[in-house]
Amino acid sequence: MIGAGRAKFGPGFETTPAKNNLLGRYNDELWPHQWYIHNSPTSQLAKWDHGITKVWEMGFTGAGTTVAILDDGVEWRHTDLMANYDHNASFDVNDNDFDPSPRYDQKDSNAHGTRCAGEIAMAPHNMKCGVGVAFNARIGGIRCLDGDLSDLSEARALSFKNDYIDIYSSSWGPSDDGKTVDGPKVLAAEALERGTTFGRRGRGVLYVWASGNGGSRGDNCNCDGYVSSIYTISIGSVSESGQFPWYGEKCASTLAVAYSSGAYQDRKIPTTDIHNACTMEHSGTSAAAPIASGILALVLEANPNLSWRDVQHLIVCTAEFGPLAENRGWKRNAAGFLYNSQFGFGLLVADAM
Ligand SMILES: [Ca+2]
Ligand SMILES: [Ca+2]
Ligand SMILES: [Ca+2]
Repeated sequence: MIGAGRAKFGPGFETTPAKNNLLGRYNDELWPHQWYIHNSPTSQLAKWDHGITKVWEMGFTGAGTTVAILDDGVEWRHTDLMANYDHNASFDVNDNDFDPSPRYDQKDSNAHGTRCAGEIAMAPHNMKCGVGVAFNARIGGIRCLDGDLSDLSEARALSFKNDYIDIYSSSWGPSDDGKTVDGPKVLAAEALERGTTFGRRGRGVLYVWASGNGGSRGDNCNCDGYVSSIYTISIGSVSESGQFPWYGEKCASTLAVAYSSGAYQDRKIPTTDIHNACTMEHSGTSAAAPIASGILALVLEANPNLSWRDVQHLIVCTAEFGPLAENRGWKRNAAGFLYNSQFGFGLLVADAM
């Protein structure tokens, strides 16, 4: 089996609500805990968030953009996802049908995709779970991780409806064991190239990829051919306190980071969970990449003509060094941009993009 054993990314701690005047905006139970959206300007712990509320205030909420979650399924009947779920952006590669609902086993181990989907597309102000980063985007599920992946099935997932889906969000890859060097094979590599070349009516689809959680095992995302592909937007994570997390992997291809779990008191990411539940426990780079996908849905609503290359340039030009400045390893490249193999060019800032 070529490409077998693709692993979902995902480790994880405790939470306390932030305090500021945005908290009264929505009645969703997890909204007060969505610190990465409303940390600034009054929270004591962190002065930064992703600038998402500023973009909402500009009138962009992801409308007209379509994001697909490539994962272990999406519980689209979840009452915080159903309104934004798009049957036409969904497929089940594992069972070869059009219903990407997760398989419910005794361990409930297939909650990963539903958690990623919620970060982007939770409905606002419905007293259920939280508020998605791009809460008017359409969300699809491409179920492909429940079972061994072949090169063919990866290619089918990555090339599914390249003219309909704008953003493909992937929080998985080769095993994060510090020993595996692996990446897309012939068909998946071609799917990535074709998607960026011909998809989105020639502007190129966006393949957002989590950089991986193998840091504590010595894993390096340079050895992950999905993350290091020029066709993917590789996203790492930074903790609430602005630190490189214990699970983070360094590599040259990391373009930017989004907030996710860290250590000790650092909070994790609230989102939808299977069985129509909510969770505050989504974590790792698995939770960072969907935040990036949601932010990019806002960006594409603001300017649908951006090519996949434009988007990479925009990230480089707008990512923020400031909240990560206390970390070592920053260097200035020949073009004058600060970069760091832990954080790429910095923290994604939606309003600047
Ligand atoms: Ca199915
Ligand atoms: Ca909600
Ligand atoms: Ca890895």
